[in-house]
Amino acid sequence: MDKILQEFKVYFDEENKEKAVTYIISKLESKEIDVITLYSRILTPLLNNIQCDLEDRKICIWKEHVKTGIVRTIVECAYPYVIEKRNQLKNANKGIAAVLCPPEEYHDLGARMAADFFTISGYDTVFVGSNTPYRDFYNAVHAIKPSVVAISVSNYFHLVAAKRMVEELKKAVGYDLKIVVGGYAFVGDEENKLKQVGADYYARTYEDILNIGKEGVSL
Ligand code: B12
Repeated sequence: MDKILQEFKVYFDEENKEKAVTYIISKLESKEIDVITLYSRILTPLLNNIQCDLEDRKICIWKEHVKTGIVRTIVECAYPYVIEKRNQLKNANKGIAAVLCPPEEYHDLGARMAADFFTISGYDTVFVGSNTPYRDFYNAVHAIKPSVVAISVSNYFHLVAAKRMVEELKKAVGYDLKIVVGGYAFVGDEENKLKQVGADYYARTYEDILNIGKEGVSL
């Protein structure tokens, strides 16, 4: 795994999309890595630790866009391996999971990877994506009746919008819907932020998602 991380990091830092995507797909195909390890131990830490040199500062955001573009291509190309993993693990079917970000939250790659974790865990997953408007979403929930709504928040300032979403969703829904939150905005003070937002669970990893609904698990 470390060797794959080191080799991939070279292409990622050079922003060489062709080599980065081809390299990772070849590793998935040869089964040297699986999607869960790829997302958790390679793509997530590389994105969350993006550094920008001082000389480079004016183009830092540009570089973040290019790098997230490379990762997004990899994640979309990895979908057949997500399905393969789900079929291999044979987790019990757990109903529908809707995965989204609150209004104004445009960081959606964490949500996108989490959506694949839900799929592997046995959910029929609907990836709603970034910047989800409140009302549209409540209407959709009534129509699709998910067993889980997963809200991803990256920017700390969007925790307020997430809280509103949780409150309104709980009022609007008349069945046992589980609301799970996650994302970088919770990191550091997960328990308190979970309480503030009022959701049922905080989750980060594939294993956390597998544990949703099990007795005694609320963080
Ligand atoms: C890439 C990135 C961007 C990209 C986003 C591309 C995209 N479409 O997603 C771009 C360049 C567009 C961007 C823009 C901005 N960004 Co930005 N961005 C980042 C960066 C570097 C990485 C985020 C990321 O994709 N991580 C990778 C994902 C996979 O990791 P993850 O979210 O942790 O998700 C994993 C788990 O947590 C879990 N998970 C995630 N969500 C959920 C939900 C549930 C329910 C579950 C179960 C699991 C789960 O699954 C994932 C798989 O492992 C972070 C730095 C950081 N440390 O987070 C800053 C960061 C999030 N950005 C930040 C800022 C400020 C901005 C901008 C405001 C910058 C600007 N001035 O324009 C804009 C705002 C955009 C907006 N309105 O939302 C700040 C937020 C600070 C804060 N206040 O909290 C950060 C923290 C950078 C920093 N240190 O200052 N950004």
